[in-house]
Amino acid sequence: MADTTPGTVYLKDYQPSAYLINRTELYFHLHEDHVIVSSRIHLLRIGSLAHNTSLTLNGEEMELLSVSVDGRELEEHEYSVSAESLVIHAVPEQCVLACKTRIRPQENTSLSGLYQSRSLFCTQCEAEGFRRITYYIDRPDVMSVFTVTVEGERERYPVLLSNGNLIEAQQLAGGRHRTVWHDPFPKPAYLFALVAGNLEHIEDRFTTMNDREVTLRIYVEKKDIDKCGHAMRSLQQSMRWDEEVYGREYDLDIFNIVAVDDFNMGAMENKSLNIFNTSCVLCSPQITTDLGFHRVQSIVAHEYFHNWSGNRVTCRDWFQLSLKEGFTVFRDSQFSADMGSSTVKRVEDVTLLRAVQFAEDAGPMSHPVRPESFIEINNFYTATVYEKGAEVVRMIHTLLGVERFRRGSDLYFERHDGQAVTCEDFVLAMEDASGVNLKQFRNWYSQAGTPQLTVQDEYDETAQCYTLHVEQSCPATPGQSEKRPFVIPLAIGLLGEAGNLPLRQRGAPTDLDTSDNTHTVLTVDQPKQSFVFEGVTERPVPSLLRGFSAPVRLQYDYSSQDLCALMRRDGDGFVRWDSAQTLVTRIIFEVEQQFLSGTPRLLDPLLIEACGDLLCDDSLDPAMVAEMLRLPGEDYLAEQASQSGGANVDSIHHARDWVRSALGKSLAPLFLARYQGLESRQPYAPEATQIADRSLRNMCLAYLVSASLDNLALASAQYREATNLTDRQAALKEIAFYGDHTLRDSTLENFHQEWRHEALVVNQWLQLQAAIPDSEGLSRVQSLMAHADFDLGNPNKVRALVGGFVNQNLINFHHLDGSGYRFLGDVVVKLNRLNPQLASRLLTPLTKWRRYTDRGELMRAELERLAAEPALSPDVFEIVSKSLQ
Ligand code: B3K
Ligand code: ZN
Repeated sequence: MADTTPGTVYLKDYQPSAYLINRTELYFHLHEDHVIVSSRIHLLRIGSLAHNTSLTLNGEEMELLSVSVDGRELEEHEYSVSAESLVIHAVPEQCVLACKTRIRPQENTSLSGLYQSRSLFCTQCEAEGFRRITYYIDRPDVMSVFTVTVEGERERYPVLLSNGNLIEAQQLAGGRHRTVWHDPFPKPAYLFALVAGNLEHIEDRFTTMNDREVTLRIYVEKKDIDKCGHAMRSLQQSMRWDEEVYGREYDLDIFNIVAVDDFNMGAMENKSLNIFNTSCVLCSPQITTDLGFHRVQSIVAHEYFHNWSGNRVTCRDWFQLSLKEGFTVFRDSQFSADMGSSTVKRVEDVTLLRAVQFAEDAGPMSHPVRPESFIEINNFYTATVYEKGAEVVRMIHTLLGVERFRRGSDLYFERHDGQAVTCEDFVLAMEDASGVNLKQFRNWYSQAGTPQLTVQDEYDETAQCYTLHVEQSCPATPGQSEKRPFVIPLAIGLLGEAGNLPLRQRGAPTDLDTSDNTHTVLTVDQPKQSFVFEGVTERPVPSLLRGFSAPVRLQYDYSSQDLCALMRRDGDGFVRWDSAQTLVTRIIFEVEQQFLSGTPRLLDPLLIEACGDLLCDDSLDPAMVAEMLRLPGEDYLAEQASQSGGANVDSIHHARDWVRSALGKSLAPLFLARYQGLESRQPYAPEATQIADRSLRNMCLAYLVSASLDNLALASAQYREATNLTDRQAALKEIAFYGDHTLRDSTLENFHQEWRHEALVVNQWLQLQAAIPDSEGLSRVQSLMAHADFDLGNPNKVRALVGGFVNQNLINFHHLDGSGYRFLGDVVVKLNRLNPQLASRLLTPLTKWRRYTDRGELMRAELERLAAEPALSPDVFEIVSKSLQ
């Protein structure tokens, strides 16, 4: 274990800061092997809160050169410095504290604070990185107006950026220059940013709804300057959308985005100076897949939306992280839905939620959307805080309806502009503006775990009465054995022979205005409840949890025929997709049982028929058909299996493969016809119709290859002729997974030769190989770790290769000899020192050890080995120790 066990921080211990910082002035002298930071912070004590006159400033990994108060340099006995803080023993009520520190960004491999990415200086301060730049009260409720001077060598760092407006630029002696930036909006230190380097930019404009002109710039390395157009258009679309849908206008004259290669996450919403991972900005048909184009659009939007939900109104403390993240994910998913197909977007979001968040909530790291404690806050940028947090906001939106929700968000922004607030403040604004009581709804913020809805029904033919009996429950999670009932909006319809039936719910007010009387939202807020519908002329199939109206597991005993009926005819696109998923999941598990018991495997003809119909129906959106044909991932299947016993990685893998191949064989002529019919001669564009066609076509290719290896010829031809990465990569995947050695190796080599100059494409090449499920899986990854194009210091590469292996190559990662676990353990030990945030994220698959009855012990043993490592970072320590509890 760590030499000193890291401590836990509790929400219940929150105390406001005894000091405010009205103004912050920073001066950065950039040098080749260090940076000198001079700060002047204007402090004001809040009398009623101060117990004494001492002041503690956060600060890590820096050398204090001098400290003064109101111009008088302090003597050594007047302060004390530790590895984490600077304590000034007596500070006047109001004063200017000046510090001079030396930091070494060149040696900062954790990518938190000020660091170097290639030849660039850049920052990442959320959550607690600013304290690695200078001594400060580094907490989100201390908000200050920043003026920042950046000074460096002109040749090496022609571009010097920080937040806000450029107020001065000056040439200096000795080949140096400096810029001065002023941000008029008070902000917490986590939104501070600085960039210095040799960058080019593209520029465009945006005219706001009140006719203010905003200059938009995207800064990248010169070689990438032709790959910024899509991000720029996405930014403009986001700015317009936020005005139209939320009435939010941009508030400064300039908005900058900078792309950097080495970055721990996707992007960061620093005020007016967003810093992005190159993988989330750069786009071109040759280096970006259709999925990548979408990802860039949604991340650009997400970071832009933070300007209001996050920056203008920020979090009081880090326990409130979902206040900005859940809300902003909800906003960006609404935006993406509006920009493309809303059903496809919903399917993608739910797939992620079920595979990642449900698993998190069922494991040792399960925590509420508003956690109550943490050891390392960076471990709480989770699917629960982000994705489940977004679902919680979505449910408020459903319960209030579009107009009242908008009144609520207007009130929230107006009431709290310039403040650091809590999730409670958000809910209160929603209640105050709408008059809807959300008292019980708040359980979603405080209780962890995925609720389960169990639905049974009854049909009384004589009375033409149909009843749904609904029960809710929620499993125990760490520290919470008993749960109070949630408020669950349950959107439903009833499917009859000729389509959805009109609904007349007993006791519910009849709403004359509703245009669609076949759809309603039931409010489930008790442990057991019944809902009665009258005038139901035939026994219906219930269409439940339409649009995935709540983040719950649904249990209803559908027959396979019911599922097929919903798949074909329900009025809700999400339910059509979900019914296909449920059916195919059930069939994969049946095949798995046949496989384990040695009985002959049979594919349910119902599935063949339903999929055949999907392929033949030209009136359907090809993107939806592709989604409905997509088999659930192995990780999701393992999660499902663990809910009812335990998961067996190998038999799940084989059953899933067998189903795909059997389906491919049964419907080969249809897959081929669709594959051929969807070929396009148009020049590539990342627009909806083309994307939909490509996704179905590539889905057909995958089924064709799994039906017969002869179809690899189609893949090879597609690989050669592809005009874009989407088609090229889809073909490469089939060849890499199923081709013989010669074909696979030569094609992978050819791809590398052609694209080796594009780091982002090389990463995709690494990721694809990491997932090859053959017997050489691990040794391939180990040799790639020694490849010249791999670099343990670059998170994108680590995520592609190591993350690709542990998350997407389940049969190799879970090899019964334990080699996959040992491999991950070794990488985590190395990264624990270099980049603890990245190390702890990679560990996620090991935390699921309880899922696997047959090899859980091996996984646990690897966690034990890690626990015994000396000097574990708080990041890794927290995940390892909580997983073992
Ligand atoms: N707010 C940042 C995430 C920061 C993560 C720090 N470990 C990006 C985002 O969610 O927009
Ligand atoms: Zn965010």
